[in-house]
Amino acid sequence: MKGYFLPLAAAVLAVSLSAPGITAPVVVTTQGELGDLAAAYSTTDLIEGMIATELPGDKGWHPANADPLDKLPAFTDGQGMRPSGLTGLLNDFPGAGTPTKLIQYQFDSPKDIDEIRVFSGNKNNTDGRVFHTYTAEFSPNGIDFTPPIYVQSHPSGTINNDAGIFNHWHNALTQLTDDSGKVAYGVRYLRLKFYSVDNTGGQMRDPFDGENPFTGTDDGLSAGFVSPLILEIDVFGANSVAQPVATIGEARAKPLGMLVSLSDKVVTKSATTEFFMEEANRSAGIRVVSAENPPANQKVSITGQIVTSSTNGEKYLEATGQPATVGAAATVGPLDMRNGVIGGQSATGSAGLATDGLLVTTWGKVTGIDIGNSVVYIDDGSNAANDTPVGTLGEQVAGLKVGPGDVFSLLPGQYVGVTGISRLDAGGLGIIRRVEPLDFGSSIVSLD
Ligand SMILES: [Ca+2]
Ligand SMILES: [Ca+2]
Ligand SMILES: [Ca+2]
Repeated sequence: MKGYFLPLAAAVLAVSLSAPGITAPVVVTTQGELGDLAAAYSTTDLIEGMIATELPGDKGWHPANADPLDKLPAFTDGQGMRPSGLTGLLNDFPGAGTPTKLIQYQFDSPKDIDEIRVFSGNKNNTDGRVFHTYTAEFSPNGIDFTPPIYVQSHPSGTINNDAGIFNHWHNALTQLTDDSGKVAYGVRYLRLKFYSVDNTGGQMRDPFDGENPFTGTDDGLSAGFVSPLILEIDVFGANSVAQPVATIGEARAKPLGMLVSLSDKVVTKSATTEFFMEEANRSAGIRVVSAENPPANQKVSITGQIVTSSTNGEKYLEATGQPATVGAAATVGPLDMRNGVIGGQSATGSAGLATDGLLVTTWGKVTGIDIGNSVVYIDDGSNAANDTPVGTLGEQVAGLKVGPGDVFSLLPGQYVGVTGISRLDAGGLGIIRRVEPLDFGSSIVSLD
C-alpha cells in the first residue's frame, strides 16, 4: 500500500436494516496491490463457475466492455483482471439511487453463507473504479428476501487518484461476514446489486443524492455515477443442516431462512398446500407451506425453513418437499381474544405478541359483508383497522376481517362468533389482521 493519506488497513462499514440483535454484519476492506489484499481469488467457492441471472433494472455493461468473458463469467472464473484490462467493468450513469448491475445466483439446495468477498480493481489507473458498493439479499424461495445488507468498500470522501498526493490503489477487497457466524441461512437465492462509486475525480461517494436509505446518513456528496470493475465474487458457506428447535415460538425468532425441525406440534387446520400447527400450550402457532396435508387434531413433526412473508408479514415454515411425520391424536382449544389484540405487533394498530398461526375465537357485531370475497367484518368495540372498502363492500366499515367463510346469510348488526386461524393480510394502511374460519361452512355462528 502506498499513498500520502493514511491507508485504511481495515475499513469497517456495513449497515443492515434487520432488527438489532438478529444480524450484525461486519465488513473488512483491504486495498493496494494484489499482494496487499487479505485474500486471493478463490476457485472453490460456492458460486465458482456459476453464471448469474441479470434481474429487471440491470443496466448492462460499460460500452468499452465488449468481451463476453469480461462480463458475467468474469465474476466467477476464479481469476482477476484479464488481458483486456476491462474485466467486470459495469455501466456508468445508472441514475442516483439506482443500482447498475443487478444479479442473482440460485442454489439447488439451501446454503448457510459464512462470507462474501468482492474484488474490484483497475489495472490501468488508480482511480475511483477501484472502489465498490453493493447490497446483498438472501432468500429461501426467491420471493421473501432478507433486508439488504449494504457494503461500501471505503468511507465516502476517500480519494484514489493517479495524482501524487492521493492513494494509489489498483485493487480493493471487501469481506462481508457476520459476528453471529453466518451472514445468511438457508439461502437458495442470492441477490447482489452493484452501484456506481465515483465522480471521475477518484472520490468514493455513495449512490444517493441526500440521505442514503441503507445507512440513514447523507454523505454530503452527490451520487456516484462512475462504476467499478468487479473482478471476482466469492461466496463461502455450506449446505444448511436442520437445527432441532423445541418450540414454535423459538422457531419464529430464528433468522429468515434457517432450517429448523419441530417435533410433536398439534395440527389445527390442514389444506392441500398448507397446514397450521400449534404448541399444545397455545403459546404460538405457525403456518406451514407443505403438500403433506397431515390431519387436524394429530401431532406432527416436520422440518422447514423459517420465513417472514414480504407480502403480509406472517411467519411461516417453508416445508415444501419435506416429509411430515404424523404422531398421536391431540387437540388444542381456541384462545379467546378480543378483536383488538388479534395480530399483535405484526398488525397495523395492534400490539403485543404476534398471534398469526394461532387458533382463536372472537366475537362482534357484523359491520359489513363483502359477498364477493366471502368475507365479513365484525366489531367488538376495538375498531380494528381493515381494508374496507373492498370487493363488493363499497363503504368503509369498522372491524376485524373474517373470512373466507359462509357469510351469505349474515345481516349487518347481527352478533356473531368465529373460531379460526389468526392471519395477516396486506391491505388498508399496511398489514391488517384477519381470522380465517376453521371450517368454511360452520365456523361463523350467530350469537343473537
Ligand atoms: Ca471464485
Ligand atoms: Ca450522496
Ligand atoms: Ca474473475
